[in-house]
Amino acid sequence: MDFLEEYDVITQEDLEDIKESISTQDLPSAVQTIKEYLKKQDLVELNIGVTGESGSGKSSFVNAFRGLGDEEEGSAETGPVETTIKPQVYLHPKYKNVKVWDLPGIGTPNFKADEYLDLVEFERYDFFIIIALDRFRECHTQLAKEIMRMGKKFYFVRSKIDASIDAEKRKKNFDQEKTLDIIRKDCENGLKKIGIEDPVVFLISNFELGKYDLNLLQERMEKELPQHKRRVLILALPNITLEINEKKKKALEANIGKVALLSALVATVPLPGLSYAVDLVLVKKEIELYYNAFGLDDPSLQKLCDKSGKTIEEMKSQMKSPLRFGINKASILSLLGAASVVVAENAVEYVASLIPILGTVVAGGMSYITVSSMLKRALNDIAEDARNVLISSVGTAV
Ligand SMILES: Nc1nc2c(ncn2[C@@H]2O[C@H](COP(=O)(O)OP(=O)(O)OP(=O)(O)O)[C@@H](O)[C@H]2O)c(=O)[nH]1
Ligand SMILES: [Mg+2]
Repeated sequence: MDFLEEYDVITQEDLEDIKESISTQDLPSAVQTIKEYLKKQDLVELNIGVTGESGSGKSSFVNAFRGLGDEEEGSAETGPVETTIKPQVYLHPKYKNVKVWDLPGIGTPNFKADEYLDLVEFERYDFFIIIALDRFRECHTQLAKEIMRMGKKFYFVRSKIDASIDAEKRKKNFDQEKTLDIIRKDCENGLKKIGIEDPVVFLISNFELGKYDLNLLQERMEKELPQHKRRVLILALPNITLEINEKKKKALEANIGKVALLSALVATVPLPGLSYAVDLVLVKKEIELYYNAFGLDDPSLQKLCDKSGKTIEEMKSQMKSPLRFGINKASILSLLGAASVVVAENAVEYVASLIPILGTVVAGGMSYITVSSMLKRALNDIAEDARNVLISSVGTAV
């Protein structure tokens, strides 16, 4: 897509452009646009947040990571008292567009997760390095949970291993491997408790860089950078599609009242069976319109399949609307399940107050409320299906 060529990084504004362009396209073209967008992942800016308790060695880690000594020019300030007050940004030594943020410490005794997260603008970071000072604590649980809730990832680091080893060395039966193992297990167990199946914990010393796991962490992170970038892009997608869908939904919703009113009017014509048949035709036509608007009609789906190599059945398995296998009497009536609840609750008064001329419309047909809530349900289902189809096509096709 040429609208991206001029950029070095994909910014919030670019996302807006992409959104704009997708919102005016049919589903297959939108998928194509998003695929092009995902190809630009080298341009994605990544923000790594280094977080953890005060004094755990975050700033020292950032320096070590960048290959700088603590007192070299351009290094992060470190010290025995609380040192980092505001998030500070540093460039990754190897990769442009990758930024390492040295964050203030979480003050351990009465850590207020929400205040801290606000203070450091937690949303800004694409993934995290949590640095633990000694044992696994409640504050680590809170941080890890919040990161997972945001759909982001973290690496867990236990720092100052040199100091732990020194302390243990005083014991008679000191065994370095065993000590490291105990430290590692403690952190792993903490992470398992919050549902991480295969936790990886990196033991490091910022003073002895060649020892322990610093190299492993660096290798692993570099290997996973493309995945992180991809996730940044994918994470932006549901929001993009959600907003677009909301716009489409609003436009379509505007018509529901008219259809429902028409159907209610027909219901007053005293011909047995007529109103029911007319309702079905009206509702069917309206729902077909929704399928077209969201690009889930068969020709559009076929186009999408041709591009992604999937079958229509696979596409439909991403969809949940009862109408996905055809818009017919049976599938439309299955929407009534939800509609009739609303009807039972407030139909009579509502209809009477809304359209006084019709008074007590209780002919054999469906009422205003029934039709409008059926259509609303269909519209919601279809919008949701469109989103899932889009995300799944993008996810597998690239
Ligand atoms: N023994 C040992 N000391 C370390 C290590 N990393 C950092 N330190 C020391 O621990 C103290 C705190 O280090 P910082 O890097 O300033 O810690 P921080 O997490 O950035 O601290 P705040 O910004 O105040 O939250 C300093 O005196 C460091 O020299 C390490 O791996 N081993
Ligand atoms: Mg610091």
